[in-house]
Amino acid sequence: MSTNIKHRTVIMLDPELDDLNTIVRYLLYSNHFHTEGIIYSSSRYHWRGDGQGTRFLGESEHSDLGIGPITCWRWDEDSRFIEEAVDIYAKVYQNLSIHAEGYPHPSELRERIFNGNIAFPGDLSHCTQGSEHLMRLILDDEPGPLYVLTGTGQSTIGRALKSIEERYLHTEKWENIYNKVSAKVIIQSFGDQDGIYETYIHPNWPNIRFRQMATTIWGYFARSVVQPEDRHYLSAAWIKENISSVGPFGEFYRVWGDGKYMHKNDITDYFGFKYLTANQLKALGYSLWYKDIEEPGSWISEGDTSMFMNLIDNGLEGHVDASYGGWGGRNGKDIAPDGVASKDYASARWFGACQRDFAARLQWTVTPEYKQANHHPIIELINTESAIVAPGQTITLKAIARDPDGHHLSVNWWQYEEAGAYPGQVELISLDEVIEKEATQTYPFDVPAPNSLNLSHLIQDEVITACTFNIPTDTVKGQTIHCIVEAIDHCKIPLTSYKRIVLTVDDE
Ligand SMILES: [Ca+2]
Ligand SMILES: [Ca+2]
Repeated sequence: MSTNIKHRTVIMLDPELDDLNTIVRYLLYSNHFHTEGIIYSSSRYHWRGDGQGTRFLGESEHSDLGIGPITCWRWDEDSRFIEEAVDIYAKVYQNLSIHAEGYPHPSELRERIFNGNIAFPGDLSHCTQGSEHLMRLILDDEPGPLYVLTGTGQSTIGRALKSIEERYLHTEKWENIYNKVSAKVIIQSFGDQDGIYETYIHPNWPNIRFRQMATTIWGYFARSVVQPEDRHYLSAAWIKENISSVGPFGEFYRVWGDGKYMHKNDITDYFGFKYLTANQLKALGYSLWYKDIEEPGSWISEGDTSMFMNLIDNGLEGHVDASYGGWGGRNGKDIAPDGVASKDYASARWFGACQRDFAARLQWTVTPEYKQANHHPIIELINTESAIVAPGQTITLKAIARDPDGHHLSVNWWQYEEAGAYPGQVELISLDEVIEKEATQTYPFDVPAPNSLNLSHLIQDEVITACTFNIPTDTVKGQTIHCIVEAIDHCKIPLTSYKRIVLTVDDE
């Protein structure tokens, strides 16, 4: 997997047990990001209080449960799960660096951990280390977007923007600053967990791009949307073999019945218990908001993971636009194999590939020899990543696929129908394996039964794979067709790499 594109990121978390799982996965992909900040922030589910015993009179999860006013909610003073995760990263950094380039030195990450606005939910009244750091990043002159990823509330972001407003609003610099900030900041958020986007950010900074990244597949309710063929990736057996038994990150990762908890006396967190029934948990005072008791060792949640998954440089280019889609889902509905269109399928369709990728990276953390672990197939496009096509035209797209470990590859070509503006299916009319790189001669491959959505073949060495698409005659100027080529290696934990080619229709 190449890491040509490294997006600048600031990631914000609260001490929910699934944020702990999210930061584990994020750190395993930290070679794909320029991580500029990892910031604790409050939400309506977690806030630390001001340390002075002030009772919070507003609403949050506690008031939903009929509790309060209280001085803090589900946030212990000594909560340091981000630092703990980075300490583990430091232990496995050498191994990770053997398997992929670009992992940041642990000290770089450590020095970028800050407390943001954590005292109360949705509280913009005070500047914090986190909000000041974010403000500096927003105002700096580094090129490109700054992705502000939040799996918690948005008060730290709101405070940073408010500080910029207070400093520049009535100055001659305001117009430039306002335009710069609006063009630079992209917020990718799981929900709006304290209402600050709605009440402050959007009204005052309407041109800042906001991408809603809430999904079900990454959360506590993943079992309700997982595809049947991926269900085992949530099971105790698979998680134990591939995740929780693999090195210090695996041990840190939260699973059902692991005996751990994030906060003392948290009545909503009973996931660490095993062999207790719902009634027994209720008798202990727990609020059972998740309906079932799952198998010990199985998946709990990684609720906020979707906020960064489209920034991973896996070839899907999901960051380009919220309509593109990728491992973090898509701002739109995808059509599942049962014919039902849903936003859930737009994220769940990738889950198997994501879990296998996670498992392979965890293997990297415990494997000091490059040859002892699996690595991603490499796909290079021979055509450009975009092309202009005309109605009725046939176009052959080509890519070189190979595997750094010498694995055989299954190469699939398909149309990501929902991501394109053309509302129909494009016929894939042939698939070739081109032995000579110069493409002087082509050898027809044993093409599976024609299927307008997917053609695939098995390749055994570095070859050109070429797929011919028949552009429908009813396409019109400006419509787009998204073509995906993916390569999956043949080994115990297969890895998938992609490239996307966007065809744009012109009328001639
Ligand atoms: Ca969270
Ligand atoms: Ca491989």
